[in-house]
Amino acid sequence: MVFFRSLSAISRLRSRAVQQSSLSNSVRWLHSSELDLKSQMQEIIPEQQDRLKKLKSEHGKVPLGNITVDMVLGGMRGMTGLLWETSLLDANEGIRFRGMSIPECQKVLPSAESGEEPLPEGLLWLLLTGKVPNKEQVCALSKELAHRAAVPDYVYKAIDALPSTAHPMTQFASGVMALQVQSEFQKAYEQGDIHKSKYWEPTFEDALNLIARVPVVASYVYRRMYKDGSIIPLDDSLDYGANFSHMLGYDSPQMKELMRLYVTIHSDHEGGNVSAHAGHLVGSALSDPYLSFAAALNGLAGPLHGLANQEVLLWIKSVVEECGENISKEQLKDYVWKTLNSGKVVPGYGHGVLRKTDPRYICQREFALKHLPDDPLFQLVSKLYEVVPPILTELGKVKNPWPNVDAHSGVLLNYYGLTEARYYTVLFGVSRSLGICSQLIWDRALGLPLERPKSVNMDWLENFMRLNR
Ligand code: NMX
Ligand code: MLT
Repeated sequence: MVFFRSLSAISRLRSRAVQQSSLSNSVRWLHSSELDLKSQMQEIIPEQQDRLKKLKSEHGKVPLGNITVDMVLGGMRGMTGLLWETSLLDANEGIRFRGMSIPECQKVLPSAESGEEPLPEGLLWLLLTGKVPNKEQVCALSKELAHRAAVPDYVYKAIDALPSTAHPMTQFASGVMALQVQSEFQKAYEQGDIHKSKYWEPTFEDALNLIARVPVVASYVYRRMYKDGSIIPLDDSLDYGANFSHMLGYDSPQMKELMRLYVTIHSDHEGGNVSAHAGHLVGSALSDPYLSFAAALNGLAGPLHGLANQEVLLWIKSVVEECGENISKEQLKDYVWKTLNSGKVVPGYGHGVLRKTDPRYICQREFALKHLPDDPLFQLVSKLYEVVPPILTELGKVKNPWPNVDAHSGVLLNYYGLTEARYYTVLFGVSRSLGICSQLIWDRALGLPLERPKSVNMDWLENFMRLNR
């Protein structure tokens, strides 16, 4: 009986979500052009196209560095090979979104009435336009995203076709693939009457729809796996981060603040990280944003990339299980060595580019110091910050012994009751839609070509050495 009641509630909520879709594309026309993100982009795209043309014609043949054998064999580390406009990573300073560091974003991006952390919509506006939005612009974008958030019923059915034990990232990526059925880009391309100079427009529609819909799909996966499948509908009076928290089932003001910060800081990390690069690569074949973002999610699901946030909390919990919450630094050192000696990495530490503590770790630490200073798991994370870097340095091969973003996020979520570590990478994925989709719009606006680097085999390398030494 309970089962049937909840099933009919689900279908009611789903059909309500579907009805919303008729509203979605009309919202923009209610705004003045200053409040309308697409009009703002329309204005700036021609000047950026000219900038790119000039770079190509005036400096196209200037070398940017040497490619070494180490780079080819070592995962292209340090090889500059991509254009990525939305953010830039400095090995020592960390990420800058359109030139702005995380503390700067926290200062200048609009926050919620009752909060202090930046609203992700503000960051999205910044990523897309390079300009800091005002409160009204952010509010208009919040509303636009809420109106675009309708998810068709077949998306839920596609997820339901998987066992509820399937990894949350598998369910989430499947949901994103099912969303692709509504791709505006694919429709326009198939109809055959769109000039390539206009590709960015249906890409913009897809990107905004996708960003709006992924929290709904992600929440469905969460509620299906951990909360008996009862859906909490979107509340269009809330901002993007607060709504996501609300749909997951977490309504405390602090959790909403955490979600705003979380989505903002995980959104983008320049173009070479596995998820961004995968999204950009697939998009370069003119695959639409859904196909491209699903590819990105599949890269994010790897333990050396986004899955590390899951691994960190599971590892911390295994420490507590074995040694208790009040573990001494000596015991902690032994545990770290035990992990290393069993041939595993210490999750949450190290980075492919960063060579200092990740500023995304620092701002989460500041959040914890402010809101949960006495939490035992936060104190354990703080102890690890003292214990792990000297050990990784002692190993002699680790290029960056400092913590990355994933070393901290789990204990914050866990504190507010979101304890299911296997789900954490989905939160990262929702957030990454902002950065990857923003750049996909720019990829099409700038007319960037198919990505196709040259590969070689070992014979080729050995011959090259014989001929050139
Ligand atoms: N624990 C143990 N060994 C490590 C660690 C670590 N945290 N970090 C690097 N190493 C090892 C690495 O496995 C490699 O060993 P080997 O030569 O035997 O293969 C050696 O140190 C040199 O690696 P690096 O050049 O320092 O790092 P690389 O750029 O290859 O990899 C990561 C970067 C992030 C994959 C690596 O630091 C790592 O595996 N960290 C733990 C997993 C993690 O936290 N990933 C999340 C990254 C952030 N994100 O969200 O994506
Ligand atoms: C990311 O946020 O994508 C990670 O820190 C990995 C990276 O930048 O390579």
